[in-house]
Amino acid sequence: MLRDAPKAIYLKDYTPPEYLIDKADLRFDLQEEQTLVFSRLEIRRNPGSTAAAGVLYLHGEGLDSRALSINGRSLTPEEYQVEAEGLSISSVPERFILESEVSIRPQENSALEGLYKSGTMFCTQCEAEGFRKITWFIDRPDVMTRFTTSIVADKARYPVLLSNGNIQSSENIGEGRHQVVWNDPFPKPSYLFALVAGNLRHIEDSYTTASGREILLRIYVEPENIDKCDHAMRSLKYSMAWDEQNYGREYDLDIFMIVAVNDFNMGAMENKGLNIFNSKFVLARPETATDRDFQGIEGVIAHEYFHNWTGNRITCRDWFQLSLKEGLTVFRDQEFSADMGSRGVKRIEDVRLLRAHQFAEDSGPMAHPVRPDAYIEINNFYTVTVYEKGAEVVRMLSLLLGSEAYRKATDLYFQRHDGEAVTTDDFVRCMAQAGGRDLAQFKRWYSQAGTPELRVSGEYDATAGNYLLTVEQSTPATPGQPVKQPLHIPFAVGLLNRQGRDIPLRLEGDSLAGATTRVLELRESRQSFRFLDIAEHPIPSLLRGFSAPVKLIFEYSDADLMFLMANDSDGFSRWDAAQILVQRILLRRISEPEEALPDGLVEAFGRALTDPDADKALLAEVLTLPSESYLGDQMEEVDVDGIHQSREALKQLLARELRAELLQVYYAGREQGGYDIEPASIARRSLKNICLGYLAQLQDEESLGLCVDQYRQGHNMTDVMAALSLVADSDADERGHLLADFYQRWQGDQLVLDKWFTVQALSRRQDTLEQVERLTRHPDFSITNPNRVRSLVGAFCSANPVRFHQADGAGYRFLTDRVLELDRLNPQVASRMLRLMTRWQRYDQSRQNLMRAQLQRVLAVASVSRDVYEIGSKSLES
Ligand code: 7MF
Ligand code: ZN
Repeated sequence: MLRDAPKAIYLKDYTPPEYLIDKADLRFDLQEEQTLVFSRLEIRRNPGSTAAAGVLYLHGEGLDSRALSINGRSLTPEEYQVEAEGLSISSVPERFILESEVSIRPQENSALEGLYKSGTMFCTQCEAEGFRKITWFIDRPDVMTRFTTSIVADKARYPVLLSNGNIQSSENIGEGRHQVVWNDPFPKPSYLFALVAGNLRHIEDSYTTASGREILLRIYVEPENIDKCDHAMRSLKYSMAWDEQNYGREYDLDIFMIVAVNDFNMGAMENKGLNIFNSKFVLARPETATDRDFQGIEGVIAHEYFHNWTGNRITCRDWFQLSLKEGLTVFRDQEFSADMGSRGVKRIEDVRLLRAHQFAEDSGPMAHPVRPDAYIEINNFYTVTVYEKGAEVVRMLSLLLGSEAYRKATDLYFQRHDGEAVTTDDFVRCMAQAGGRDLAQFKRWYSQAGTPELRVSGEYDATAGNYLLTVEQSTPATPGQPVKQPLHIPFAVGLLNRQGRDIPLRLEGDSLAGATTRVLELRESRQSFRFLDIAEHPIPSLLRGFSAPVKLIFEYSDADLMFLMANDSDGFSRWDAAQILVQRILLRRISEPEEALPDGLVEAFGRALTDPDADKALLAEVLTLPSESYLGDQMEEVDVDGIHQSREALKQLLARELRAELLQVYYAGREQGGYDIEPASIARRSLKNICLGYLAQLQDEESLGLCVDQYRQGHNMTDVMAALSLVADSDADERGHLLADFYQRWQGDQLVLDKWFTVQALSRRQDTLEQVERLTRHPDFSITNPNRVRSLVGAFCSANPVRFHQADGAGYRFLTDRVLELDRLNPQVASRMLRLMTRWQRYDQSRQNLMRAQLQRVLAVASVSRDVYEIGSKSLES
């Protein structure tokens, strides 16, 4: 290694802040070359600090310091010391005013952290540690401050000037400049600070809270997007109502603003009263956005809005507690989306994501607990483990407590900790107290990494008429955690009789009888449960609703799975049985490509397709085959090509066998009459397009014709993209024409153009890598726009495994080139891209060598960022 290894930060080293900042008055003078930031901070020693008094440390990075004073007296150079990541001032009083002036360059900020420019607009992103790139501050979440922000800028270029809180004044100050002052009455950590300046238009609405307060709602966008905000506004109002009804939480300021920004590292940000969004999660019209986009917007708007209570009013003590706000808020947004659309399908989507990404993370070199105990760069810990597994942990708590006690527990949490910066332990304490439960063992879910495995077996005793279910739990070792303790796991089970009906359950030694689903509580490595009064050998339905984020191992026969697929009363379990069966078939057919399908499977799919009462949304999920990367995770060693061929062949086989039924459902599902985004319409389109996908697998003229027709009808972006991606997979003559047509039509719309890049990156054609490399030189490709990078590079490397992992390693070289190029501009995005190569140990020796060589190439660069260093080195270490 050419550089000093960056140092890790440890949870065990946490100490309270030595100083607190009660009040911050900021003034931003936005100029074309630079921005001047004037700051006046009211600082006092923290009575809770145990450290020796006198030395104040302020974070600050890349600040050009112009002035620094305490209580009005300028500091002499001997009185302070500027270090790489901050400033130390020796011998400060118990309580004082610190004033400073710095100059920063938002125009040159390509990392998109701190204050930066996106197009002509100024905006900020401060979570987790971006505020220190704006001004000197104690930039940690347990320092909560009341902010006043004054913004001065040219009025013609930047007519709209926004910050957190309520507006205090707005005036012209001469020379074409104006000044707006914002005041946020709620103390908040610096990571929730926000500022926006630009030529923006807005739509406006209002919401009356349950207690009768009227809130002004505004969504700000660039002028050309003003016709794409209605769905976001509707989603916001639904979110506000949902949080009142389900958690008793009202909004607290007079105004709530959302701003859509084109250059944004992540999805969105919950800054107090001024949420800033990646425009992808705001802008939508039927012609430009797919059903998935509409649902994504609804979910992200809800997520950011919900943070106002779970994140802002109650925040995190330190960044190890990130899941305190993220896990809880994801659980809340998942439940909101379940209530807005199809609950069953939402659960399937969430579980699919968890299994595909979180299980993979949890078994790889970056495995970490929901509450990590160490990090090098906190930006690398905004992970699926912290977010999605964190949400599962809260979901398990709500299941263990039951809905009534869970509500009491969240009420207690909000009441007890409002205005505080707390820990996941504080949260669990509220759950335990209000739920009257001992959760000491449950807390291991926060500290122990790895996906637990449940080995389950059942034994039927015909003479005694009972069924014994035995469950063994174990968690594989993860980096730094060789030994694992048993967890407290809610395990929902049911038993089906031979007619496929639920058997009322009676457990030995327990008076509660009659329920058809029981939540068993596992606490030991091995436990048995005896069900009484069972008249015939039952088929167990296990882990109903995915009651815990675990891997279930039970020796079902193919016939059992088909039985559960057809009969289980739990929709999730019906889907899961189908997935397990299909996964088995796909994996078996890698080595036995001619292996016949289990008897009755094709007929079962055929019946489901033609059943007029079928739940279309669920059926679409059942017909969606497990992804290639998920299938790879189920193998000892990933067979990239074998998986691809097996999956393609099964699709084709099913398409041949079920051609008539697929065509029937396809025609029946075509758009007739008006378009809407009601759940029933989304389900119809989704099933229809799944059918088209199977038909296209036949690669015959008729089905290709259907795709081309559907593209040309162009009813809505869902149907257009479904058709275009199928044509993009093919060698059809129309392929080039349609792609060119799409480009011509949507050249001016960044978000739609992202889809054009993605559809080409995901093509299964042989020449895809070549095409992707060509597209990186396209005039519309931009390495500085995160959405564009994700739409091309991210899509190719994460969702086109057979092309990314091509045997000569060209895919790995391509990714590495992009990572090194990006790292100089935007380390956060670079590090996210590099993650896509960290699971090299799962592949054959030749691919392992190729990937490792590229990871070493990254680490050999002396100037590599902390973000990329952490990912690269951890992946090579393990
Ligand atoms: C829904 O969590 C779910 C997750 C941090 C940035 C948004 O509100 C956030 C921010 C990252 C990764 C995922 C999400 C967010 C961030 C996100 C968004 C919507 N506090 Br990084
Ligand atoms: Zn969040």
